[in-house]
Amino acid sequence: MKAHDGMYIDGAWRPADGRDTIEVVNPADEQVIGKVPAGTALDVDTAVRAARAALPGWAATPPAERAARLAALRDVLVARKDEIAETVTAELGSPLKFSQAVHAAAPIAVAGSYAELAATYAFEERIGNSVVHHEPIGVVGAITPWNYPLHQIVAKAAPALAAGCTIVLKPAEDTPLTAQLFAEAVHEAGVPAGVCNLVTGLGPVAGQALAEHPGVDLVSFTGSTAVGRRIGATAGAAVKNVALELGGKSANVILPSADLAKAVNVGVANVMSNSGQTCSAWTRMLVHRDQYDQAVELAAEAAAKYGDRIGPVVNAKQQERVRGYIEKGVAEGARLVAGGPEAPREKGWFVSPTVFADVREEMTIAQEEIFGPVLSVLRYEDEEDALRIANGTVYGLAGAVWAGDEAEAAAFARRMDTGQVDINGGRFNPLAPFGGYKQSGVGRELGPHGLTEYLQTKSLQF
Ligand code: TXE
Repeated sequence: MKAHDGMYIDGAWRPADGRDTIEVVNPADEQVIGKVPAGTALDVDTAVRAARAALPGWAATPPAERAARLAALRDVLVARKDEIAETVTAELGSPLKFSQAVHAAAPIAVAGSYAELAATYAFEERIGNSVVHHEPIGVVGAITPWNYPLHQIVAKAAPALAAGCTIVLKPAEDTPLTAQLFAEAVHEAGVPAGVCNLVTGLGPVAGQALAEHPGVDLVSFTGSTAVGRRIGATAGAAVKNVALELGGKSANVILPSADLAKAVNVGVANVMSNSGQTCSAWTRMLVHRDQYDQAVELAAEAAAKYGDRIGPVVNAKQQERVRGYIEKGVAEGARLVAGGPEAPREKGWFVSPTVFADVREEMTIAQEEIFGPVLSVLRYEDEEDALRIANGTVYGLAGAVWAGDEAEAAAFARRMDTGQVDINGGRFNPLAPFGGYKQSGVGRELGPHGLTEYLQTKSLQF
């Protein structure tokens, strides 16, 4: 695959500071498909300086012009959507159809939504005798994961650009080629030099240098809770803004009045898609005890049907981690009804779609984020019990509720300690805020709420 051997800084591909590189590997066949430079603290510093220098000009650019650049960016992403899908498939391993339908399509929708928001958002408002200005927060350091490589980038870069911020992006080491493609798209869209910069590299080196850089005003991070906690502590010590989108252990609550077969089938599909590597995945299915056995049977059938349709997980470490959790589930007494820890193929980092029954809420597989195609089915006694179990983890990112009518499901959802709940299946809305309660994070992404993360307010009293 095509790979740049430099960093995209100040509107051009420039030689990296060091000679170290990162190999990019296709997780489906373990073939090396390219290499990118491993950025140093000096690369990060060069990029942050470029972003700082570009900030006054971009912040002063009228929102309509910023909107025009975002619309152009969306158009480039549309024109290159096949290439995007192929690149994500090559470095993440997801089936091409899924890459087209989700990995390429979702960021296009998000870029489009921010083109519109930049043009329509009230960057100035009157409150009594005051005029409140919503100004760009400054230089953004964006650190993104590999699970939805382009979506995670666009969910930060698009609102940052709409707000008038400049940005330095440090993408995940597993999926840097998609990030390079994004930098090309930014360039093609005519975004001015220095407004959006890319430094590829390792988390503890380039990522950490970016998070600690005094020239960065906001660190926006998506990834593991462990790294998020460190970034939050660093930002706190420097009294710097921070947005954290971390892990999840979301509940899929099936109330007795729901269409059980539909709720189970959609629930299994939700967990297995992207090989379970979705922070909002409904990894705990909660079923009333009277419907439990039937639900387990349906879930096992649905998972078995998934068989060959899912891709691998991202790398060998992730495969080991997921298999470790499956073994732990068995050891703690949960009952395997589909899949298991054995690797289904010799080559590639595949994990079988796995379903556990008889999962108790205190078990590790019901508490910790696995980030693989593993579903736990738990039994509840009544609605209060379901709510207690649903809210009984350290996370609170997403969830689902199914009931005979939407009002019943929504009433239950209102009592859940979580940032986003799908009612009877739900539908992706690029304008709806997304983010976590509890240890799932700080701040919101997407739509107008996502935009406010990149703004600070100034009030003038008259
Ligand atoms: O995440 P990391 P990993 C969860 C999921 C997964 C686990 C580990 O449970 O199994 O995390 O995945 C950068 N300073 N999620 O190891 O390490 C890193 O380079 C600054 C949930 O891939 O958190 C990458 O760009 N940056 C999740 C990004 O952080 C650092 C998505 C994420 O990597 C850094 C991914 C450091 N010290 C994993 N160390 C979600 N919320 O969607 C690493 N990075």
